[in-house]
Amino acid sequence: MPLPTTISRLCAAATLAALPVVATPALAQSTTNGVAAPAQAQLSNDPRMDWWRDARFGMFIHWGLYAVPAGEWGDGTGHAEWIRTTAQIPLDTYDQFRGQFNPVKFDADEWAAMAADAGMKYIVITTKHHDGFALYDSAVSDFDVMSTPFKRDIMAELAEATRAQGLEMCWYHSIMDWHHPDYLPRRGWEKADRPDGDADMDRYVQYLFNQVTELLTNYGDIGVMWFDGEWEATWNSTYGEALYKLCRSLQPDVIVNNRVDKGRGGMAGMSDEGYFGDFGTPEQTIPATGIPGVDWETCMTMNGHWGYNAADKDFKSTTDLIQKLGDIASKGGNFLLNIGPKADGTFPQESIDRLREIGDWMDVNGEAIYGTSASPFDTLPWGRCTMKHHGDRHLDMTTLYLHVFDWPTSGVLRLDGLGNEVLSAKLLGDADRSVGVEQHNGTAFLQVGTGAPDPHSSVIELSMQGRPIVYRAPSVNAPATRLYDPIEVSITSGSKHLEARYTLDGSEPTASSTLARGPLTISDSCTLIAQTFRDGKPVSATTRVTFEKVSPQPATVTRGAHDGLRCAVFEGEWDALPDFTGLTATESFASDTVALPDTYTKERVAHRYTGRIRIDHTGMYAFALTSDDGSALAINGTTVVDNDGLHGSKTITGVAALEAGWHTITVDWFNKTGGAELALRMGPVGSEAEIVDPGRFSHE
Ligand code: H79
Repeated sequence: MPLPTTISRLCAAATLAALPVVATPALAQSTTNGVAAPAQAQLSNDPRMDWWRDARFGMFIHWGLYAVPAGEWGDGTGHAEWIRTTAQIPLDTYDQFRGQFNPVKFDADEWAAMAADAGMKYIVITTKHHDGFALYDSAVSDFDVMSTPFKRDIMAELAEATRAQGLEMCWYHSIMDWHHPDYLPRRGWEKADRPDGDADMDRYVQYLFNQVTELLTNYGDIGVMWFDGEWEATWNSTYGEALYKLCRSLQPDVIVNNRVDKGRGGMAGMSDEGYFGDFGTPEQTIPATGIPGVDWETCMTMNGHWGYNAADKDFKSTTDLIQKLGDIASKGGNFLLNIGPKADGTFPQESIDRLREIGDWMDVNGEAIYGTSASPFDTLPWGRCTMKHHGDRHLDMTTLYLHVFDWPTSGVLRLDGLGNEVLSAKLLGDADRSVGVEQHNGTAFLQVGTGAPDPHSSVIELSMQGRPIVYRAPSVNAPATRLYDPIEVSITSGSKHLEARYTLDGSEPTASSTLARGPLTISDSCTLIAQTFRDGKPVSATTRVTFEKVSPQPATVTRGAHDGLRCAVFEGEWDALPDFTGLTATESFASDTVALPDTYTKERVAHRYTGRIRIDHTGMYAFALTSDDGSALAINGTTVVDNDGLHGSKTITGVAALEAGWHTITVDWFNKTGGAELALRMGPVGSEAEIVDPGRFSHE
């Protein structure tokens, strides 16, 4: 793992099914088979969440002493809000940034206006980040803004300005604290300077609670308490529950994120059942599908850093940000987009420009974002969909907003699988441009004209009676799409009670195509096309999967003279697998298999395992490689699994067709810092992959 951590995460799955291919995602809300059915799981009925669910879009602000060095320390320019730890700055050196923190250009009204003009409905700002520095006047700490030349309570000013714009003020507050003497653990590198002494975590938690009490007492109504840094082993669920309850007792309506407790599953951000926290917090990532019944918010940087980094000019484009907002809303989530202000109190110009352009788009298209719920469709080839259902005793209507990212060159946009009659269609922002509609067998053809009206994302509004009726394409489940021996494939109708029909010759399914019933066997290259039928008519989009029959790689080597693999060890600090050619190994030994001892703690290290692997029967094999940090597997010199990069425990599976006999194998692995893990599993495609038996390896 890239960052120091005391969490040890064991590989969760003992065995892994080999590379399932599911061609249609299985999650969508309000999806029915022609009869309106309730969504599988409903969001809670808690009115406390209403404003937040309607808002969909907020501003994150990371600001603190770290804006002073602006990401630069010594030769490094890649630091940001983690600089105290990533540059290993001693505490008293870091404290000196206080003397330079004087953001004379800070204007709370300007910040709040930029958020409001961008269409954001709330602002979450770092009241204290991991460095422990408070941006407000804290009576329980001297390490706060009142100890800087600026001496103004930034949070008080921003809270007032934010509310004046009609936005909700929300606080980020770090649980992890690298400054408070009672917080444990110390960073590994600072132990000599800052021994644990009589540090007492309970006393730190009291301090944390005191600061949270200040923040929820002295600044009016707070929308969200956004905690972070909960992953350290010193934080536990008992503290988490108490902190959640403290927030709600001080402000019953406050919303608290899931990082208050220990339930978060890594950067994907969702919590397991039974943990405190009102919403999930995917970080720098957007879930592949919505999750019915779950509130969540993706937080993301505009460039590659949260705190201000003067060297980082790699900003996401406005188009990308607007499409991400549409993507997130189409999955029922919120988008919390980050700004890292400079030490003088202004926003980076690149951020200002993007906020303004997003605001222009929101002026026209905001109704396709605010108050919407997740798309009833699985995926749409040209963009995303959000919806509003207006239902009461007098009125039962649905509005679909089609966010078109890829405008059709033909001028006709195709929407497959819609069962409702479209009553009206129009383009947001251009009432004069008419949109004609033709519907045929579950497909709506929308005459939208040529030339995208909006360069980022154009929105078409469709209205219809009742809840949306969506005919989903069948899902195809196959162990792999490359085969040697015949494989079994199953096709499941997209909607209960409706039939799926398919072809294998590349033609479009018709009412006389084969009905999908039970698994079918694929033994040669082909393209499978499946579609959902109702009353003899195709009503859904098609699902297409191409299968390729491959010839196995010949076994060109023989058994090596020695058992096991040769493992060469290299030392160095890498963010990805190094180029091993030209590196000198510090040691080398015979290893039974591809694995690390349970007690392995070495950091800044890489391993290269080389040798041969025995295959007993010619066929297609799946290889699952689990590692923390990155790894890769090559067989006969060809990459089969690429699991590279800085990450926690992660498994990636690849397949290879191999002849019986001996093949060359290379497994590369590295660990920068933190947890270390490596395991290789294999099995014939379609069966369980298991830890590779040491007897299968040899080397020269
Ligand atoms: O404030 C910003 C970052 O400074 C902070 N969160 C955002 C909003 C942040 N701190 N650390 N990280 C982000 C990345 C940390 C990742 C990990 Fe983990 C912590 C890897 C291992 C421990 C996440 C939590 C994955 C497993 C547990």
